[in-house]
Amino acid sequence: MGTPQISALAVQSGPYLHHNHNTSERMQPTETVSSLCPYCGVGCGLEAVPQGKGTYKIRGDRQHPSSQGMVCVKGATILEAIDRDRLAYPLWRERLDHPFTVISWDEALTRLVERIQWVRHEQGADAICMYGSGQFHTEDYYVAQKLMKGCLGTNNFDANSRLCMSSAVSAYMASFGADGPPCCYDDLEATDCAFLIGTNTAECHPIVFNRLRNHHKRDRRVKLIVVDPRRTPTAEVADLHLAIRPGTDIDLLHGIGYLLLQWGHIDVDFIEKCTEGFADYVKLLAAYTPEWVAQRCGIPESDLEQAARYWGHAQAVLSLWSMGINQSAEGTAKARCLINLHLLTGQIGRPGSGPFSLTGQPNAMGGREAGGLSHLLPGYRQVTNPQHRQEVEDFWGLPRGQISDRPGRTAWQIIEGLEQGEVGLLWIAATNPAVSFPHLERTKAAFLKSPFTVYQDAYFPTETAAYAHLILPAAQWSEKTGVMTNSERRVTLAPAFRVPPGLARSDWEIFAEVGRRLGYGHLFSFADAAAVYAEFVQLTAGRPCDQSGLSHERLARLGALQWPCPASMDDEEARKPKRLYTDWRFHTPNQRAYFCLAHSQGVAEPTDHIYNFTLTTGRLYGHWHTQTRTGRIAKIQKMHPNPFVEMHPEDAANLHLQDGDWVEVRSRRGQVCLPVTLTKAIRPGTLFVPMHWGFLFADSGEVNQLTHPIACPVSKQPELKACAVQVLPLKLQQTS
Ligand SMILES: Nc1nc2c(c(=O)[nH]1)N[C@H]1C(S)=C(S)[C@@H](COP(=O)(O)OP(=O)(O)OC[C@H]3O[C@@H](n4cnc5c(=O)[nH]c(N)nc54)[C@H](O)[C@@H]3O)O[C@H]1N2
Ligand SMILES: Nc1nc2c(c(=O)[nH]1)N[C@H]1C(S)=C(S)[C@@H](COP(=O)(O)OP(=O)(O)OC[C@H]3O[C@@H](n4cnc5c(=O)[nH]c(N)nc54)[C@H](O)[C@@H]3O)O[C@H]1N2
Ligand code: SF4
Ligand SMILES: [Mo]
Repeated sequence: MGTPQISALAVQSGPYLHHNHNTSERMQPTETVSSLCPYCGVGCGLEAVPQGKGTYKIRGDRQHPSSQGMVCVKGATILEAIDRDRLAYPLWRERLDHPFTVISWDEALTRLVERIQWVRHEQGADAICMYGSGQFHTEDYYVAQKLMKGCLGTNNFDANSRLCMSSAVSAYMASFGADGPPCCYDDLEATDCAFLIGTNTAECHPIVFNRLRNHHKRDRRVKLIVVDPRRTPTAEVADLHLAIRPGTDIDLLHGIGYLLLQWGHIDVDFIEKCTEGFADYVKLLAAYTPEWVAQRCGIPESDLEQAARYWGHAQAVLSLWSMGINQSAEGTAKARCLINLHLLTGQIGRPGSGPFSLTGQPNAMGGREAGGLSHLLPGYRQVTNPQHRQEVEDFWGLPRGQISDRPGRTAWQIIEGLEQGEVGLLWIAATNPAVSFPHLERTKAAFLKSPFTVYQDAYFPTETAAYAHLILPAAQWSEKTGVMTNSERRVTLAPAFRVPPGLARSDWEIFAEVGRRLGYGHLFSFADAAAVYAEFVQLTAGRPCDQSGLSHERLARLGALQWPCPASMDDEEARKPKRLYTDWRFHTPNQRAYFCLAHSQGVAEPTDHIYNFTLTTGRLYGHWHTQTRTGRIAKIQKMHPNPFVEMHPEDAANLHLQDGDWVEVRSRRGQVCLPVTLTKAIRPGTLFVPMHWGFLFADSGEVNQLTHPIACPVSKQPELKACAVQVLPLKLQQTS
């Protein structure tokens, strides 16, 4: 089949879109609406202030404990993108090279339900896959789990959190016996040593960074260490920047552990009473001498020692991490080796201390709580645990054995399933994998093989729409009601205050309607989103993520609240900041936390004499992922107009390149053409390309043409942070 491409989609002014958003006559609140920002996992409180005629001004919500009135450029401009190029009607086409036609919801759902029944009958339920998103509300996630894992009996629900937080999830589970970041944002102002590893907090979690930065400025005794191969805006303000070679984090962490142990900066009492595996950890550390580690990581030995000294002398060490750790073929081990240092020094469960993963998306946390990965069930349960399955089956009123005991397909296993003809129906919602998946050539080829792809998004076109047969219009932030949990486990209610365009519907409503049409009416008779949440929280009672004391009503009344919040908790207690493990009892069978005994493996695709650069990828301050929103905001477009590749001037000199020259960057899987940006802020031998440009926003900037899908064996999270590439100057090629 010919490339479906965008020809079928280019009809921007076609009848698929809703241009003149007819702001609601039905819904025009005259009072300020409290909500939260639907971009990153900081989860800032936003207020929408009515300006008349259904328009609003957005400002930070001073009452919101997480953000205290602050917002970054993305939150501040959110409304500018919300009405542009909105998908308003269900669309259908028989084949990918056909144009779409607008159809009714009834026809769309009939086609979808018939297909589900047919695939179930012909190939079995495990041939149905859903790929969702940390941009769902918790209600969307929950209803999707009930539909897929409960009614259909397949665990093939995975989400883009697989590319994002799954290493953190598996690290917490392995080290502490349960998922859940133990810290809260008040720790940002209570720490005297912040250790930021693999996180460009200044650009990606700006308000967390503001809070930390202000604390750091106010009190010069507070130390800030940043570990990143690039001197990012985060690293700029650090007391110590360790520009390690990509993929050498475990060496560094063990190197710090070695020195802490040697200098006696350890908490013997905590280790004895609360941990498991210390003796073996000590044996393992013996190999990580400062000299060897400094050489491996490509940093001065004195810097390694300084990091260990800051850590060892601090009263309270808070470490923050995100994708430089998680997106790695040893992501779980990386995160666990960071946790090791907290166990070694007893830096957990006290103000200002602890290992704190910063969640990427606004509701990646809620997704974990609702069981939104292919090995999980609601309430931090696991599909492989017979008791967990039974509890959920009983709660849903389904027969015992209905939930499958096999983990479902992970994100990349869906691609493999398509390649092998084992997937008969792929349902993608609130994510744009035709840009964000690794190894795009293989990803797109697999999508082309999909016999039936449903795509549920708010905008049109997006790159993934090019691979869809059936497109369903989704209501998004401000048009639907639901909750999201941020990195500090704080749940905020985001109410609907505008009408969705055209016929767009909330994701959970679409899932529930499909459930009803499949014959499970009694399981999907929710009156509204509040009813969905009220049902979900019951499944968290007595679990580590207990939020049975939360409801839409209580969140509207008290504002955003953290879990754990059991049903018995009174208002005063519910409002207090919360940390986990303050009693130093963990969720493992013996209540101890486990040291991780992994040696470092390094990156999955090391450089060689042909592919002699390590390419890393990531984010810019203004843009959000695949630009479906921020690419439509003039101010942000101006900040970051085009994709580029960052290179150190030494490397550029060797290749006779100057700033702005075009190069072809090639990996074993593909190539992209980009202009070079010269900067001393990157290590020689390392390149950086931002992830934000898919084929709709640039002709040749798709960095995931280059990346590979090799993943952490535990978390199955692909190593999007490192692959081997070569650089070919285009000027020279043309003249030769
Ligand atoms: N502006 C903006 N903010 C966002 C997002 C966005 O799209 N735009 N997306 C949100 C989401 S979903 C996420 S997941 C987060 C991501 O937030 P971050 O993880 O902070 O962002 P990234 O740029 O992906 O990667 C962070 C850093 O990892 C470094 N790095 C690369 N390889 C290594 C390594 O081997 N070791 C170490 N220590 N560091 C390494 C990179 O140089 C980069 O600076 O941001 C969230 N916030
Ligand atoms: N090379 C490289 N690749 C990466 C990464 C990297 O660092 N490097 N990071 C990875 C990570 S951490 C992440 S999180 C992913 C992000 O990658 P994606 O999830 O693909 O990126 P988004 O652009 O956020 O896509 C979200 C989609 O949901 C739509 N949407 C918004 N709200 C709603 C809603 O309420 N309902 C529905 N149905 N749709 C909605 C938006 O219009 C948009 O199309 O990228 C991953 N890919
Ligand atoms: S820091 Fe994150 S949550 Fe806060 S305004 Fe910016 S994008 Fe939104
Ligand atoms: Mo993410």
